[in-house]
Amino acid sequence: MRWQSAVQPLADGKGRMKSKPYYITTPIYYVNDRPHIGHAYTTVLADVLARYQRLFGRDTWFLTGTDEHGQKVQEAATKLGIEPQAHVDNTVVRFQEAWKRLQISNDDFIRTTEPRHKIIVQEILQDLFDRGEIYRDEYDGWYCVGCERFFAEKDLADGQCPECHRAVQRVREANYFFKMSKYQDWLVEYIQAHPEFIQPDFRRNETLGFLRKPLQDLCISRPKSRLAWGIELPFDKDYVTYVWFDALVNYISAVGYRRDDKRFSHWWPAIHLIGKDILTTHTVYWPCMLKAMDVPMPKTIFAHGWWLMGSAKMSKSLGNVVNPMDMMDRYGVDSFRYFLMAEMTLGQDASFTEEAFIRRYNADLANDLGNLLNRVISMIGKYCEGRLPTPPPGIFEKEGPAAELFEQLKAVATGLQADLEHFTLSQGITRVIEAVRATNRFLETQQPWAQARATDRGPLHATLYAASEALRICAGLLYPLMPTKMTELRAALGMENPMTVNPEELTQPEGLEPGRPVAAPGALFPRIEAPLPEAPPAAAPRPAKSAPVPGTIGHPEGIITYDDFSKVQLRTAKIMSAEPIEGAVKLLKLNILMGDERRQIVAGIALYYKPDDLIGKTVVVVANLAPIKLRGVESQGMLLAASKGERLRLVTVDGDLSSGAVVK
Ligand code: ME8
Repeated sequence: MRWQSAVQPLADGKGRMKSKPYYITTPIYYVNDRPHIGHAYTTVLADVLARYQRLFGRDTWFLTGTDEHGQKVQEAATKLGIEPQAHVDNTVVRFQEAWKRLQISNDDFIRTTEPRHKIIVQEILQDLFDRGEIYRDEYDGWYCVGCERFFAEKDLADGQCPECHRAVQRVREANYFFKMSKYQDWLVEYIQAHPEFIQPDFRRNETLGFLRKPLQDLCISRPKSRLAWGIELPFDKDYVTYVWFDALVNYISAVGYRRDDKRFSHWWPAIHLIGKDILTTHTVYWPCMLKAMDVPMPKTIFAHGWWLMGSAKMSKSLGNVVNPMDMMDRYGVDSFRYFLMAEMTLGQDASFTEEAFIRRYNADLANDLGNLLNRVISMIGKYCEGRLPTPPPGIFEKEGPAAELFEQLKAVATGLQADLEHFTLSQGITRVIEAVRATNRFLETQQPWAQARATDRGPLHATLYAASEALRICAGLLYPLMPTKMTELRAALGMENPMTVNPEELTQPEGLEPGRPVAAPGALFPRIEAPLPEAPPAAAPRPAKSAPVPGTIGHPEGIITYDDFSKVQLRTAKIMSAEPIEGAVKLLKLNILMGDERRQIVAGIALYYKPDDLIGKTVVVVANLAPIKLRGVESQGMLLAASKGERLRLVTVDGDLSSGAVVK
């Protein structure tokens, strides 16, 4: 069977089938920010979709980048006392490094401060100005610095920004305007006639709802007297370009617009992945801009949902922004990528909790996939001397359990491809995991351990070879999500080129070479036994910054087992006295009573507690920590404390409990 629906095969004129190129973009992120789980999500999603298309043999281009102009950048640079360019050069690295760590396979990274982008923005502006699409007028209205957008009085929400609900500023000044209003009727018709243009459906309806009100012309300039950090208007050097008019152009400036027509028409139109926060700019401003430039519309603008922290919005002010680096450090890159893709139904919001992560990891990766690999490899080790058995001829063609299993796998591969076209990625992932479960069931019904007792080795070899084949195909299908782990899995099955997955091998049997040695059993996805508590901030400073906990053998980096955790003895203790330490502003010397044992502890809490306020408190102490000297004073243990931002609070017990109690 060949791939059908998704690749949209086209004849190339010589009778061969050729797929249409695939160009996918992420929003370009504000360079000022630190990459968080939201940015990581869109970028991993684009990466996974791009990797799937490449895997299926489609010519693919994947663009991401950073949005580097605007008021917020200028303000941040002024605060730091450096030039805005120096500031963005410093901060862009955070994104570039995060994407490298996350194994993002972007083909290009565009920065809006690059000359290749700025010149195109200026040429577009000049052209639109010359053709009367841009005019000068007096502006009087409200401006949100956070969103970098103007709002009419009627659009404000209780006097605040309707998008982010922050305070807005009154602005009155001469500016340049793009005649966006004239495209309103055309845009409504276009959206209605092209159901694939804005997805999911409910976002299309949201845009159509927005377009029921009269569309205003778009203010596309900022006077330099107020904001100098931007692309200068080519027809008025006292102004810079409005940051959104500049940023959206990245999608075409990066692929040769106005410079290389062949290249541009090869890739354009794009699929834009965005979060639901930037729907209006992408589904209203951008299409009108393109229409005025006479450029074809993007193929699809897909707005995904929001990652919530539990049930709350993620925000800096709530202090609940998840740093993707922390998650990768704890659980490994591949499982983090897998979780992001499998847990969010594309388009809907999803809740991010560590418990949800552990639940999904254990269910899909440890119990189903990891366990299947381990079973198969162990049995090949036990019954076939560690080498892939040669199956009896024709087991995948003749009716029988192996052929049946293989039919299911083929259906999964085809279904997954359709899911990619329809943006139902999590459904596609579920199909693969279902196939893994079906293979586990296949082993249960075939009972290779019983087959191994028969003199005829045929049925045993058929079972183990078919299960290995199922693993090969499932690992190939999951490769775009977990490139490293799936390479390891395929290598464990003795594949010579485990990193090269080609589309044919995913629908054809006998991709594994009998006789090749398989790896020794080991845990690819070791079970995570218990949710990890948030890493507690040490109240007593450590002698030096501790090195990251090395991964336990067989566990993702940073994961510890119950046994590891049970080595730590936590006990309650009562603080009997507390006093400052000369020359150490942050430290206090405490005398504690733990049961009937007295100890001295040095704790880094002087900035948060006065000595007198501590006396009599029951605290939690790490009791079996080797003593160390801090500023020459011996510390025999460590207090637990919780800290967030500027605040630090000691961990205490809820209610009366005598000192020396074991904390577990
Ligand atoms: O808006 N859940 O940049 P930005 C899921 N520079 N995705 C989230 C998220 C969350 N909680 N928070 C953010 C800008 N995102 C402009 C874009 S494009 C021409 C200019 C993701 O740094 C999501 O993709 O604020 C969202 O659209 C994007 O980050 C916004 O990134």
